[in-house]
Amino acid sequence: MARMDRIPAGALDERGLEKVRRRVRREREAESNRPLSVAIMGQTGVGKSSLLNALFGTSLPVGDVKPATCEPRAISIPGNSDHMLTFWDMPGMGESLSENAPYVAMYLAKLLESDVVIWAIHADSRSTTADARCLAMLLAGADQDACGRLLGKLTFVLTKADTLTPPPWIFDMRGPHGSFLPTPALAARLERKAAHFERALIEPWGDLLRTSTYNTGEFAISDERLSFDRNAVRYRGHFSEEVCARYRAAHPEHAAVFSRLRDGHRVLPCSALFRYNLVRLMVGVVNKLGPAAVFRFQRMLGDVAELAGVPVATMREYGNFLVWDGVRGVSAFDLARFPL
Ligand SMILES: Nc1nc2c(ncn2[C@@H]2O[C@H](COP(=O)(O)OP(=O)(O)OP(=O)(O)O)[C@@H](O)[C@H]2O)c(=O)[nH]1
Ligand SMILES: [Mg+2]
Repeated sequence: MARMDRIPAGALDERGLEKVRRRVRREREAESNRPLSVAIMGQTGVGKSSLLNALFGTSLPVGDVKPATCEPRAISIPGNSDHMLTFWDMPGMGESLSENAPYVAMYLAKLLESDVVIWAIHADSRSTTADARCLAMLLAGADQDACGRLLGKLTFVLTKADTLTPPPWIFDMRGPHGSFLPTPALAARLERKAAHFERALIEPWGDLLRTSTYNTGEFAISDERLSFDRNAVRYRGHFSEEVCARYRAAHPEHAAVFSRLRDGHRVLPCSALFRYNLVRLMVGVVNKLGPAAVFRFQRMLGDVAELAGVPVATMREYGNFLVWDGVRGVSAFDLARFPL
């Protein structure tokens, strides 16, 4: 924003005004061309690097046994014109985070400078204390405003959703590619898991929370928690499933806006291996980056959408069901031999 307060009163003749206008234009341009950055944080081994590799076809090191990311690594993705979006793969948080001051400082610096932070949690975990403690430690010392701003950057994901079985996943085959979908029972379990982490990690921040989305122009409802302008719709507080349902029932014509506001506080299950919900994750991140980013990174969203399918041959590697007849020493049933 232009610092009008620095201009002495009475000094705004036509030349002065033109100078101010130029400065405002320059500052707006600089703001709209500012490179944006997204960091991915979470406990070690939850699959942060794998998620970025699945999204962007990169080869960030992945560790089967021990931590693989030892320092922040950047992947820069070009937008529609000269705009760049940088994803920062962070080393995993471990026990060391609570003891190691430089490590905490590194996380804090990245949280401050990033526009969005994907906070990754292993889907097959039920413990919330380590993540809640890390979060509280990073936000400690921030005043209420700063705390709200930093919380607004966070997008929570449950990684490795494919590890939750049975029941098995469905493969929705469309020619040589297809996508993995949870069975209804599994989808319900994933939802319960997501709600558990939302209650533990998001809900406790209460009125410090904010969620916002772009306004396509038609939204014009305000109340004590909801506000809007030409560009954005904002909600103060926790936009929970119940709150969302209430607004949707009262204003069904704005269901899409409420659904986007809800996405800001939703914990999203995904899987790098099954490429599950990757497009939804990226749409959520881009929405969180603000209205300008939605235009700037259309192409990137298209690229990610193209990567969303899993080749049938790969699906068969992940999902083969082999029954070995141990008495006769032969395979009794081998799904891989079934023609599709
Ligand atoms: N089943 C399954 N395994 C995964 C998935 N994503 C990652 N993994 C495995 O989880 C292990 C850890 O993955 P990384 O991507 O290195 O995890 P990280 O969070 O980056 O780990 P640090 O760099 O130590 O913080 C590797 O063995 C991966 O193959 C997934 O979606 N499903
Ligand atoms: Mg890593």
